[in-house]
Amino acid sequence: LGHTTKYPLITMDSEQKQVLDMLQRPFRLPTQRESHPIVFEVGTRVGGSEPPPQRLTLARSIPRGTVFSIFVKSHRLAAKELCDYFMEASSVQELRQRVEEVRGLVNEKLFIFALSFVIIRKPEMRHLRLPSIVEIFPCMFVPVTTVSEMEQEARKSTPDQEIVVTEYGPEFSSTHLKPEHRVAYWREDYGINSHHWHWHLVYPVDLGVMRDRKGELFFYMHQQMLARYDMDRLSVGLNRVQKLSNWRIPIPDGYFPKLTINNAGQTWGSRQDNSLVQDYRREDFGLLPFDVSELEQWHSRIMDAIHQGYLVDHDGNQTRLTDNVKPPEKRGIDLLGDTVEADSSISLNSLFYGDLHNMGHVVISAIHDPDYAHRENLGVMSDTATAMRDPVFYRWHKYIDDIFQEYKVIQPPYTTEELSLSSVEVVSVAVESQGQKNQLITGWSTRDFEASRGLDFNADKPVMVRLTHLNHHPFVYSIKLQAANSGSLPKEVTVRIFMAPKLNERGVEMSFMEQRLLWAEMDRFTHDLKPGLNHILRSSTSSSITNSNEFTFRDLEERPNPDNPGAPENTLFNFCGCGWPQHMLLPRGKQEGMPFELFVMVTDWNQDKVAQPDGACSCSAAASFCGILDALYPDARPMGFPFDRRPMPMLLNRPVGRASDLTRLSNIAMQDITITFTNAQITQ
Ligand code: CUO
Repeated sequence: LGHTTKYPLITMDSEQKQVLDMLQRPFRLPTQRESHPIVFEVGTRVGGSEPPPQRLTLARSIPRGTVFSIFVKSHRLAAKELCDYFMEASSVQELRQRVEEVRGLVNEKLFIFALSFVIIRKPEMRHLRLPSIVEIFPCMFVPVTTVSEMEQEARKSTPDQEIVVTEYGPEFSSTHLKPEHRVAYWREDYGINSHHWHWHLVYPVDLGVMRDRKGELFFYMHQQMLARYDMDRLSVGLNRVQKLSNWRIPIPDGYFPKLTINNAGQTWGSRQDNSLVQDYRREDFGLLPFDVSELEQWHSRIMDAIHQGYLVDHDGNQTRLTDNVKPPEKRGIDLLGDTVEADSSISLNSLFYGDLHNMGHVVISAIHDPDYAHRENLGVMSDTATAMRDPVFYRWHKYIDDIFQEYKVIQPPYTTEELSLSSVEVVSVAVESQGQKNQLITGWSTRDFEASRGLDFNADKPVMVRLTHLNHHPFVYSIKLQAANSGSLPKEVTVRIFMAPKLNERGVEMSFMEQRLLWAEMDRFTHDLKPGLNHILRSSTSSSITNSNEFTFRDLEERPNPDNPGAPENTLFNFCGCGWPQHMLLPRGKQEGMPFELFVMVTDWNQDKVAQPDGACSCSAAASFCGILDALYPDARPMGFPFDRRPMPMLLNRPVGRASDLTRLSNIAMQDITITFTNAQITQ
């Protein structure tokens, strides 16, 4: 949103490249040459009495080859220790030395998390892009059978073969016997899992990073993922997700991830169908014994706060919960997001409101072995790169979202004044793709990743994995605005585009309130308004929620820099690496065509804009879901506006008003579109 700065071209120097290279093959143990001499050199310079690795007691307490979970407090503190150690390096050379000395000594996932954290934030490194997490940890994205297939293919390969390619998908990890399998393509998509990993990396908890409206974005980004999941569930004939609200009855859907945690073939814990959540009694994560009833207690305290209208801080002071505030006072949703997410320094009172969201992840991921009697690893719900593969993730997050919605529906409804912009009329809205109007097409595509960058196949050639994923033909929004010729015209407007299914599970058009949580943001951008007719053409590939692409190691090494042929081009900030995958911008739709509605709203940018601090960067890619590095969230309206609250009843044709009732306001228009799933290959 807003204006995007063009970044200077900065090439990677050899020290920087060596740091990036250390993201490769995290399971490999360092050679003698790589580790020892540097330890003492750096230790002396830092000024501590011990060599640095001895300082890293928390970071070294997590064994290699085991689960590292940022949902666990002790692991977050370990991550903080290691991130601080890397951040304190005074030059890229010193960073490289520190990274080299630590590599092989600490847990692999922790190491990659901390190194990625530092590459994003260290001034000397932050212009570099991160390679895809799929290439760093292929075993978190493809099952162990595919990994062994890759090993066999690599062994069988002939000397003249240049690369080895193994395919994964489109069958994914279960069978059609289970209805939930119909959306396995969505849950196991490499892009959404990679986005989720990246999002928690850029909005970390307890790592000393203060991000503007973090709690609110925790609510909004996860709510939007649920809306999108539900759109795809409706596409394949499943009902919308049911929240996991009753802990005392078994969870019907099991999950068997078939992924490995390390290169020794150890698997993640799995969950049988109809498992019951149990009190947590494991000792392997430094957590105290923990009862399910504590989750219930925290939930009830948070609900009390919402209904009473205030949270109580550590000193017993009341902090009012309302979204009608002026910055710097925090919105209620922001305070609630921070309080619900985790036991952290930014929770208003973690002793009282607890660690609800994070401990839910932990308790669910320990459901199969809550006391560690079987020495089984935690399940995939414990890791941000894998949690979205499990159907229970959505049930859990629906429960969390329900808390936020409880708060949102008691906020004052939006008034006509807040919603309208009478000097602008949205005359028409359409999408165009492949010469067709308002007809969008989805299908399958594949994407190759170099698995041998992450795992060692003992091969002298690249070993690739070819992943199947949903995709669509790109499209263009064509929006016509009529602006008044009068003097009160805004100079610039914000265009907000949402999409939702038109019909519910029963094939019936939805009321405003039923459809409210299904509206998925598609794009949000600014437009310089001129008097009279404005015709906006906006490509789907420019969406403010998406990230242009996952970068592979090879992309980073081979893309030429025009100013310096032969050098890798790295002109964008890593923050732009966070974002919803472009190939998942559209829901699947149905083979016979599925009706969706587009909702376009235009607001005055002068009221929406946020004064950014001097020198703030404005990489606008995926800003809707990921914010902007070192800058304020670029939209003053509450996230999800205008669907985060109800509109004034008089704006809807009661008793069951629809979103289309809002089109009586000139600055809002809707358009029916159809999404057809072709089950064919889409090549771009
Ligand atoms: Cu992203 Cu629960 O917050 O996974």
